[in-house]
Amino acid sequence: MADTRMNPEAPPAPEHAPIFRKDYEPPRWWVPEIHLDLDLSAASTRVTATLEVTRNGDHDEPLRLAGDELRPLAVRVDGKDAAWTLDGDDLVVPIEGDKATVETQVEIAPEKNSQLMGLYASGGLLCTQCESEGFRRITFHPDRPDVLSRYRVTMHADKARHPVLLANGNEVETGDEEDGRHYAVWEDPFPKPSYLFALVAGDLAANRDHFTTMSGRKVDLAIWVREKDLPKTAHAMQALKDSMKWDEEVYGREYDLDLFNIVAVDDFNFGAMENKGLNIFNSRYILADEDTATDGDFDNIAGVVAHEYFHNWSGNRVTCRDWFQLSLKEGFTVFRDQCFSQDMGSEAVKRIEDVRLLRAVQFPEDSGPLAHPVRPESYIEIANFYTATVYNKGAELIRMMHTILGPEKFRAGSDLYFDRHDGEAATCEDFVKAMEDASGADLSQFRLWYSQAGTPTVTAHLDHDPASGRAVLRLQQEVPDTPGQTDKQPMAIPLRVALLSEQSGEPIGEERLVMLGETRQSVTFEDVNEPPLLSINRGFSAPVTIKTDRDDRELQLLAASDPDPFARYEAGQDLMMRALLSAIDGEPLHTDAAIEAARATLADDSLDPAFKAEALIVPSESMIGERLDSIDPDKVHGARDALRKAIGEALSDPLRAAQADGAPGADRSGEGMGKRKLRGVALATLAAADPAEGARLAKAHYDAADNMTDRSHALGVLASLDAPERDAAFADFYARYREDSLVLDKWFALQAMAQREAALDEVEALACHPDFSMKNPNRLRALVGSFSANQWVFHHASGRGYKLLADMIVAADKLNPQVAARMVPPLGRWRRFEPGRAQLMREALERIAGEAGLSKDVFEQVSKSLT
Ligand code: B3K
Ligand code: ZN
Repeated sequence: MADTRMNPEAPPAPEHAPIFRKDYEPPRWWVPEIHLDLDLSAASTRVTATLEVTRNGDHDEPLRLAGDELRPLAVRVDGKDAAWTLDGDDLVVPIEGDKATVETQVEIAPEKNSQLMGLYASGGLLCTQCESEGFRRITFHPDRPDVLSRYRVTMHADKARHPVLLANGNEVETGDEEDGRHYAVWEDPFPKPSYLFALVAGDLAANRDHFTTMSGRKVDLAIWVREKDLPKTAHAMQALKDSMKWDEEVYGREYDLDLFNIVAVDDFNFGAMENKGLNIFNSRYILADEDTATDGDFDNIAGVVAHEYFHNWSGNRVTCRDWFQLSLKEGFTVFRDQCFSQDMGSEAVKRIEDVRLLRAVQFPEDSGPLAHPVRPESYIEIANFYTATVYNKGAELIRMMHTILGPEKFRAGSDLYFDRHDGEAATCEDFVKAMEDASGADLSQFRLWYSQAGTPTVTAHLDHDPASGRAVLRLQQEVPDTPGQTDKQPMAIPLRVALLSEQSGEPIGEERLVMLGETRQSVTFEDVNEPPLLSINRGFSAPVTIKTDRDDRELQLLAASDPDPFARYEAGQDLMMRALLSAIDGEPLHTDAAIEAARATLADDSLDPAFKAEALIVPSESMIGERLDSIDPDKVHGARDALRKAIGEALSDPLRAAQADGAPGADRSGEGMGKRKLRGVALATLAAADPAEGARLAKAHYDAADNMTDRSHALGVLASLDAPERDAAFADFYARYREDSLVLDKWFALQAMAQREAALDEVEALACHPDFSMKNPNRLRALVGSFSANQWVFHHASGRGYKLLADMIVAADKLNPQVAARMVPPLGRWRRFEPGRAQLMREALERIAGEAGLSKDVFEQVSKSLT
């Protein structure tokens, strides 16, 4: 039973009231200078904040400082006790003149901070996380991104327990104090918003290196970890240096401080945080060696290190005016890190991986109850808007501008943007305007991408008239309704299009950039004197769903010969998807075209092994589900299994050859990593065809592995097989890695992703395993995040999966609302499932909604999922 808070007629409780973008107003008070003095200990930390405040404009409003679970011990204005009041969580301080020195004192308990926002304890460390609104859990402050201050930070701590004291900027003073304590003073010369504040106190060792910038300045680099983890920091350090160089070469951006620190912590709500000069990372995005990290982990580390480093310009030097503008820094920075990884490795494979992620996570978001524009109009809890839409679709928007303008004009636009807004808090509009001003392009219609949610569908049909040598491409676009948005305007959709010869696969004429701006539009191609194949949305030039009437033969030709690697991959995926959808619809499974395309790909020596691996991966069950109006998870699973089996049987010889062709773990070249990826996919496909033989092969693959990539591929295959080899390998893995929490996360995740009848029982048992903990976000995600993404198992017809997830959300919400709220979306997809499951999913959501004392994070996700 939902309680009354879920009644849309009832006014929301004040803490659940939405905040609207249209209500933005500039701050009433500026805070140009801050001095923080922190007497640190895990049990109790006293924070004294001295804020220089100045009145902004002509008004007589008091100073209003945000707090969260804070109680003021003292409040002084210009040295005198102030007549302060509390309004909810806000501290309200009357001030007579136009400027004042305001001092507040509070006491906080880092070790009790299970939300991991503000100042908290992780292992023996004390560290901070302030984005978006964590600073107000440390001290009273306006805590909004358009208030920029210069910080001076004094930390006092026990010297034995916390020998290393770090904050933003540069260390300016250190010394010893009484009772075995010591102190350090740090100053950051760059004014910054409070969300970029950071400090760390702990017993840490550093991997030190340096980088010489393009103007010849030496920057000291340090990655701080526990001493025993130092050997695992080399890859992250190399990625940092590569990123610094790349940003100079590609964007002309030089690092600005003399010091760049990174600290790895085990308990962290997300990947990492770009605090000025002191990035704090989830240890899973720093620590790696061949024995404990997969090739995918290595790539993710480089990508996240680059992402956080790039924020120094796109986020820190130019920050966001308000949180509705989040994609200004996140979309742009994701685009930057994607391009960095494309340049460092295989451009085509990276693009395929990024599009797969977009389709797996962002497309469902865009078609569900939590759909929102890249620049949202309102939120209840901003932490819920760190989404694939803001990040990954946001990156696609920047990429589209790059495609429309071309690289030179785009670079001119980014230069103008950085010059114009350096040191400011800017908006998405400022970015687009800079692109327009520098290029002369008109992006007025393009701006709709920021305000209209939903994934557009483009229907394309090609007519060829051999007599006139003319081909006409007819395009039609549709932008679906999303919550709160109907009757949308047509978008500006950049489509890279080419026509290819059916005979040779060679392009007929040049590739064209078609700007689809109308609901219906035709494009004519001249001099088409042979039957053409349509290659459209090449490189995935727009984040849309393309529908074409190309037949199997045409797709097979494209899959074998399209010179654009993404389009080539896409044609193969389309073939598989088409076979799967018709089988789910009750037709016999037609596998021939998909198999022949896969065979041709495997045999093509010009393709790199990583591309072959991608091309062989059958669309995931959730991606298939996205294409259905009413998902029956058993049917989806059955069809996908049957296709994998058919491919495995038909291509057993080349797959065996690929599976046997390994590369030593030490070979981290593109070729070496590609071979490991391909042999993993080959193993999985062979096992689908013959489970008993697959178990034998996988166990041998596991036993012979000298690296985590091979080991985890083998374990991932064994996880879904009912064979004695399975238990033996999982027991071995556990015994070997039980002390390494990042690797143990894999042990949990691989079992939670298993596809077999008993998987649900196992997930329930793992939730009671002594190594399972809800307090560590990585462990929680490893089990619950992986499980709820395992469509067939999670959506068990009994509803047991939903019950388990709902129990986990309710329990996690009491500890860590942000992490709990991120677990809600799989239940929110209820409308897409067959009626029996839909009903059970809804009931699970209603049960959560009925819980007393729900956080606003979970409240927002659940209430939106129900309406
Ligand atoms: N900016 C941080 C994300 C903070 C999330 C706060 N809920 C990491 C990043 O995107 O780089
Ligand atoms: Zn970011």
